[in-house]
Amino acid sequence: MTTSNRELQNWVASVAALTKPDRIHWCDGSEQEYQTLVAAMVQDGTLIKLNQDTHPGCYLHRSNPTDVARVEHLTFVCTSDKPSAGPNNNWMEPAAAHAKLDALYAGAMQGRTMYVVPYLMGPYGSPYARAGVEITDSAYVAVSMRIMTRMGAKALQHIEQNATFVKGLHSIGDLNPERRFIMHFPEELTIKSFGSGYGGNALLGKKCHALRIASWQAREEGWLAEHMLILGLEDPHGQTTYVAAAFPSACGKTNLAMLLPPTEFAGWKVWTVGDDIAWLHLAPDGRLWAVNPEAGFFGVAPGTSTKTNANCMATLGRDTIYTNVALSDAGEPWWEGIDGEQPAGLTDWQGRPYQPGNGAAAHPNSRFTVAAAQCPTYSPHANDPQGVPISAIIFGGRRATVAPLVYEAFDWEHGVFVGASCASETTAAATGEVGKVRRDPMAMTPFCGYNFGEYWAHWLSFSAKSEKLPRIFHVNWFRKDGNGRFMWPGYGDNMRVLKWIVDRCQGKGQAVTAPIGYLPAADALDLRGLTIDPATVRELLAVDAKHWQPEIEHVGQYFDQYVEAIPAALRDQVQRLAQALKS
Ligand code: OXD
Ligand code: MN
Repeated sequence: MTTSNRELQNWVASVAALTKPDRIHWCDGSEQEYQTLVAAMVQDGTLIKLNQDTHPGCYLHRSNPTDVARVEHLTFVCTSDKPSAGPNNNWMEPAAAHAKLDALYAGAMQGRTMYVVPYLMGPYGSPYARAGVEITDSAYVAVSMRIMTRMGAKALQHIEQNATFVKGLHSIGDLNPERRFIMHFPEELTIKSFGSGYGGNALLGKKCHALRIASWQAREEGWLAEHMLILGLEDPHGQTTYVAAAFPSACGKTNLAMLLPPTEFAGWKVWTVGDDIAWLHLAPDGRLWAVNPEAGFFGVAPGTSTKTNANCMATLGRDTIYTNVALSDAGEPWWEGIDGEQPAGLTDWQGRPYQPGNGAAAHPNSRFTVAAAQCPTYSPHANDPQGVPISAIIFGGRRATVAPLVYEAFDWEHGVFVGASCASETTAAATGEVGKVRRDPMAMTPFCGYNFGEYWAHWLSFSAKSEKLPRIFHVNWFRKDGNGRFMWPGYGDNMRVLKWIVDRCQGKGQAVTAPIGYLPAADALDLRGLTIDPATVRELLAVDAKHWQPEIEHVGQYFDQYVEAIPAALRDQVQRLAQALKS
């Protein structure tokens, strides 16, 4: 395979001249190609074949133990001027960044195959779909891109018809963390990634293209690229309300996207459109419509079970690539929180006989990579070229205190403030301390490809363009009591909160007004069948000025670092809330 697109041809030739691979393989995305690459990886030990009777088409990959998560401190946005990247990004001057990376790429693919991977983000035939080409020396990346994107000959055809594409160059190098960089050049629609084989650093269609580069393009073109799941909630009358929800990594987006309603919600159905990324466009009808640019799930395994996410477990029954989970002696994948007892004779994620003294058997950020089409609740509208109309946007985080179970913003401007003032406890999805509260506006701290101040201004600009924008909500499933126990059951029971959100979107759903927004009125949450102490519910919905005053002070200080980029409307919101909390 080759291409009639001269720019692509020249780029591939120049990369080959720099990296000096032994072979060049253009990926066509066929089943046969996938099976050939998988067989070769089984042969060389990159993949371990799992029990094919119980897990047909499933494999385990063990990554280098120093390469198990995103590396935010090594991720850069290289714009021609530093303020464009903003205080929310590491910045390097583009020429210096290219020189640094090109020195690392020189000869890096000697003895290896260079895979040219054309891919499309977004449904075929969608006006919102965008193309990219990833050049990589990792067969694991090539096969994962086939699961996560629309990859191969059809994507190449799209590039040949539409000309533009994002250029992503990836080499695993020698996996030395000292020589690891994930660089973005939004003005050049280019990504350069070196020294990591981990999904978020190496599958360039996902975080690098569909969030960092796309958020930049979205600002220029008037749309939004967001770290959001998309789900449809179909009521017993057959009416479906679509919501998009932003939560930081490893805070339950995949579980919420595949939620199984409690038995009391007979007749309700949940439809999964996406679990990680949403591209939102204002349509001529004035509503925001969302497409999921991805075609697969790259989800966190630990904690996933038939109790927490039965739809996900059903999705994972076949044709799944697991990374860094543990292995039972029956050749089955295993992780902390999966159904059943821990089997004897377990091999941990590093390939050692499991010993509790070595930590968890599965890495806390171990993952599955699987086609979205395998999900039993995958929406029949997930591939609609126009996407699905969004009625509610939900922001959230992992907060043991402060944030109530749910509240609704007063209006769009206030909702943008709610999103911009989000915070969450850090998780194992990124290298660094776990459990530390950090501000994570719109769950985009690691993913916004430009200055957050300008990003919020872009969000605010939508209110002048439409009166039919979604309502905005904030949720927190993670409140803890004085003994450190979760106060809300979460998982399927989150349907109770989603139902109130749907009610609000339909002009129903009783609310009371608090300084931070509208909260469910007493009895407005449908808690039928749930054993929960009414005092706990009251506490979950309480707004305690004692907690909120320091919170809002912290938000104000956080905004200060954006200096003149911070929109005045957000500063006004800080003032208003501080004042309201005093009275
Ligand atoms: C992810 C992440 O992999 O957010 O989706 O880290
Ligand atoms: Mn994510």
